[in-house]
Amino acid sequence: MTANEYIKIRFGRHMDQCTNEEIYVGLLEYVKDKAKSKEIAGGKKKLYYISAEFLIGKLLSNNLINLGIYDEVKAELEACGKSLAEIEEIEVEPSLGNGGLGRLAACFLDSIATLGLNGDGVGLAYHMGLFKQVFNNNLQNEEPNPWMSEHSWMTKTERTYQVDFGGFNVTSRMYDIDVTGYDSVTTKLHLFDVDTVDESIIKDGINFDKSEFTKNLTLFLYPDDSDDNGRLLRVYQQYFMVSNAAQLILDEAVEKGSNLYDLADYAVIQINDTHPSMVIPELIRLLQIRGLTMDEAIDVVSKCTAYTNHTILAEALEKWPIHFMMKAVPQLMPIIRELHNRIAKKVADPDVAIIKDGLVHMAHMDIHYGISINGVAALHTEILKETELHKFYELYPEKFNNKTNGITFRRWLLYCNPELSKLIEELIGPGFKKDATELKKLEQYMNDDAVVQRFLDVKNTRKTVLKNYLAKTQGIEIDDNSVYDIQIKRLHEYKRQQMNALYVINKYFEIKEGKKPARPITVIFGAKAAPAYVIAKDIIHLILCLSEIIAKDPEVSPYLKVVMVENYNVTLAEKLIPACDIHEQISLASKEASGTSNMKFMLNGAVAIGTMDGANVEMHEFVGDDNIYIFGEDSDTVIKRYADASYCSREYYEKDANLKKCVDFIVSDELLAVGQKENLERLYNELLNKDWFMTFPDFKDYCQTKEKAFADYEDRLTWGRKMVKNIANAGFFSSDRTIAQYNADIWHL
Ligand code: GL7
Repeated sequence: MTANEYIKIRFGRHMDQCTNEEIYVGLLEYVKDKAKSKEIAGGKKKLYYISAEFLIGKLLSNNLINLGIYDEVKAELEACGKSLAEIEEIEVEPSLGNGGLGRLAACFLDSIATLGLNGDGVGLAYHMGLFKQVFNNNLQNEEPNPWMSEHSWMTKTERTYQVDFGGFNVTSRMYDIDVTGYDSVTTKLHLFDVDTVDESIIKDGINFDKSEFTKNLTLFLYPDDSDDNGRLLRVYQQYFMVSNAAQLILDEAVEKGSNLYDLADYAVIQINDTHPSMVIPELIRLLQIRGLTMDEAIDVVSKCTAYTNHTILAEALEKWPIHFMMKAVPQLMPIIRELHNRIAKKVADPDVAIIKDGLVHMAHMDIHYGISINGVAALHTEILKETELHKFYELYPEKFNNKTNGITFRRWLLYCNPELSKLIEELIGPGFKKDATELKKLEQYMNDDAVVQRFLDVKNTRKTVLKNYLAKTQGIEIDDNSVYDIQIKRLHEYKRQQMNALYVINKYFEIKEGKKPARPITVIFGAKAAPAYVIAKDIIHLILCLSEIIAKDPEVSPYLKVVMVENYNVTLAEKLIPACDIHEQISLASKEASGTSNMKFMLNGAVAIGTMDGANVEMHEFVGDDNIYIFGEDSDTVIKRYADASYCSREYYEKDANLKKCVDFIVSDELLAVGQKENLERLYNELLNKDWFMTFPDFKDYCQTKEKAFADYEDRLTWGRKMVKNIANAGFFSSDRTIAQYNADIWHL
């Protein structure tokens, strides 16, 4: 049945007589039907990818592409005078993630289904998502981001569980979202929720009564944890997620014939960061209820779980105070104590203990009682082994492994950049869609000027698409003849958006002094700051203030424009990435575990300016010095600086007059005229007295490297060759490769 026929039956009218809303609903149901027909019966062993975040993005086009009916449906719509792009606008993007970790989980689900593996995602259905970012007076404000509606990709299931907390219990319900593989099978993302959640308790932005746990349990992802009730709520959420997951896992295993002693033949659990770590004691608890002894239960569970570490930032390695655990999940504490005691008997070193100083170290539990621990890029895994988790590495060298992150090429090439896909297909055939390494064949065209010019033409087309999109959706005007320099990622000091802002100030002064760039520069930022992360919000404030000053300055504005897009999300990324010329991957070396936007940009023919950090290191290996702009201190130097506590930002400030001038501008009259004194002064003092992520030592090299990139950009054909080299070498960063490695080394499905 065609979409048209389906809609005719559904609404009793031909497509051209339907509203866009009706067509959207019709397509949603049509796609769900098609996806259902591709569900697999399921092999014996199943992967459960448990994650607090799944940043899935809009699904209509993604599903049409993966089901192989995109062109056909688009044509049907066009024949009725309808536009798929307009219908897509009706879909609300679920904000079920915060950044790369959540988007990675979504890319992984796509690859799991595409490779035909038996694996589902398990997470929570947060009613209001993370939050919606709104700018007022050059400041970030947060609002709820509702996305569930009567007609959505979520399907209510009959599966419900009871989840007991200290002092109360709730009844959960499972909702399913189909995950369509590309020309392959359909798997599931299971999102759990409770009926008692009450959206009306949200007041004044994203505030709500944090003590009403049955009403607030699944309201938001990462609720503010600056007070005790907020922290407790996070524990409740995590336990709610894993208790549901554990009950589901055991039920499905038993349904398939498991006697529970052989659970590892039926289930493997990937613990995505430490948020789902309580699945270990919870499974042990449930197995005991179902008749296993403690010894047996621990033995069984220890064969089933694997842990992925996504960061070396200490604050992200969760440690929960025992008194929280006693209050929220008292039933788990005896088990956690037992797990702790068994390790303590074998290894006296308190650094590897599960319980230490009244805190439960979630990652330690994952490593001791799991089959695998992996980092997410080669450098990151090395740093884990050598420094952060060195003592664990000595205990269990065989458990440590690397799985360099990847991205799905369906969303990040076929869907978001159809012009580039088409050109690639014309040059090397369609094979790259299933086997990303075939992109390598593009290298044969690097010296063919006519072909290189076509890549440049595609880029120009996408730059105009972005220009029109920003004008329409955000009221922002940009010049598509300028060079687009883009930094999009969570706002965090280690990612160093503040260094990019200092560069903008530097450029502003240069232009004022008469040194005009060869071509106008558009610096684009997109980032949400965690609501309680004060300095991150100050950095947003600085960027928005700079944007305003520069736009109002007739001397500077013809040459420089600063844009901060509002509410950066997957939908915006899909427009920004194909249009980008230069992408900023400027984290302090050793701090960015991997990065994944770097891979998306590379695939879309943008050239990176970056430090030797995360997956940049591997990108550099693939493309060589001439096709990526590397600058700054390396991770060894940085790690040493931290170790000997020798860094003093003020020394750099005093020594370098240019740097001083740029930093001082943060609290200049010009900026204070459009910004808030408190915020700007706080940021200024932070940089001057701390600069924990060492922007000053890298600043000069950063500016010079950027100048070099802008100069090279003017030799268009040479630049075009850099673009082709990047695209041709992006194949390794397909999440199909990453998932195949997880399966071969850890899951064995
Ligand atoms: C992150 C890392 O910061 C990022 O470098 C990595 O690419 C991503 C996926 O592995 O995981 N860790 C983390 O806590 N978030 C990330 O994006 C939010």
